[in-house]
Amino acid sequence: MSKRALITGITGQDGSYLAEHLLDQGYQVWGLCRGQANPRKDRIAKLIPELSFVDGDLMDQGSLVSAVDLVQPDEVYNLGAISFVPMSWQQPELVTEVNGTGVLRMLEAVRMVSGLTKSSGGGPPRGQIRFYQASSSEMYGKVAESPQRETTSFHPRSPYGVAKAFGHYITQNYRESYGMYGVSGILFNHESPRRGAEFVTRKISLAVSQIKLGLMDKLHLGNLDAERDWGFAGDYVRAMHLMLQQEQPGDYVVGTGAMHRVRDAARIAFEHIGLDWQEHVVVDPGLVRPAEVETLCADSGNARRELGWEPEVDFEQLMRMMVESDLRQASRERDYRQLLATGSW
Ligand code: NAP
Ligand code: G4F
Repeated sequence: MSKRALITGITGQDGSYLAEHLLDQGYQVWGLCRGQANPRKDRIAKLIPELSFVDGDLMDQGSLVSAVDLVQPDEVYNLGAISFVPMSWQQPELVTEVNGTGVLRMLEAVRMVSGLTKSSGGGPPRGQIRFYQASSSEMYGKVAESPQRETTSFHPRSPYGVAKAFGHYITQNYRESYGMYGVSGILFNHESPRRGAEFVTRKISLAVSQIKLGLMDKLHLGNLDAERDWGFAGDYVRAMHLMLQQEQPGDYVVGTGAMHRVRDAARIAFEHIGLDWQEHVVVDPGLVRPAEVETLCADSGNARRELGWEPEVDFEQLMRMMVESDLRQASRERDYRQLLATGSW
């Protein structure tokens, strides 16, 4: 019989790639969706027609118990979160509720439906449901060492990072307290043409496509010197799945090991359309964060050795892929507008 997976955050970037990957592996996949008439649900339902949906919200314990009970999943992937870091200074309590306490609620739902009570200690993992938590390199914050690995201590620099650290530790605690098969993937930044427009790589690729078509001229960015280890989301969802297929549960760092600055992302994207980024990028101090994570770089040695995971797309390929995708979309929209304006169907 095929395995069943429940994904929270199904309408997000990673949810869509993970769902496609699991469907390819022969899974039945349910996405947890919140809200009344969520427009992002319609979009993902069109993109992946094989998906099933179940209602639920990480703010609502009862809805999560009902969802897990209804789906009876073999694997739960908890990807749901408010994932834009600056939002966590604007609404710290909400972000803590969703990204921190929301993890606890999801773990409780899994524990209750699995009938798990306290662990007698040691032994193989118990319960039928395996749980994946979307932890983040943002937990490393002001980094204690470079590159960062599973044993590097956390020093989060945003309410987002603090909430993610809670989610990380509570997942570890349910593993130790109840013997649950619960793991966290400490994923470094990963991007794609499906990335939200608020994140810097997509902000750049969207702007570049608009500039190419003469629809805008200047792109406003914040800290150009921030360094990130950027990879392709399609590669990273393979690591999530692999983590739940191991005999023993464990946490893994996932990243490429290559670091680039924000200014490199801009340079590559503008070069791809034959323009000089310095003529179009404007630094806006208002976009600089109250406490910045200056540098992040992954040591994914454990994931490579133990999971057999390797990324396939490098940073240059990633930026070019995103620019190409946004250019295609922007050109289609421009052509459509021209057709409407001229009436020449
Ligand atoms: P994303 O595109 O922003 O998607 C976030 C998802 O969370 C959306 O589907 C959103 O659903 C859902 N969500 C928000 N609030 C919710 C709530 N109260 N209850 C249930 N679902 C809720 O994020 P992503 O890039 O796919 O990232 C997936 C996960 O990995 C997140 O937990 C993120 O923090 C973490 N992460 C991401 C990266 C990265 O570089 N992408 C790196 C490390 C960790 P709606 O449509 O209803 O808003
Ligand atoms: O693209 P970003 O907004 O991603 P950030 O803050 O690193 O967070 C992403 O990765 C985390 C993993 O490390 C995830 F947990 C999180 O959910 C999210 O997916 O910003 C990247 C860097 C930052 O240093 C920021 O200050 O780019 C810098 N930056 C410079 N100008 C900008 C801008 N970021 C944004 N969003 N917009 C700018 O104009």
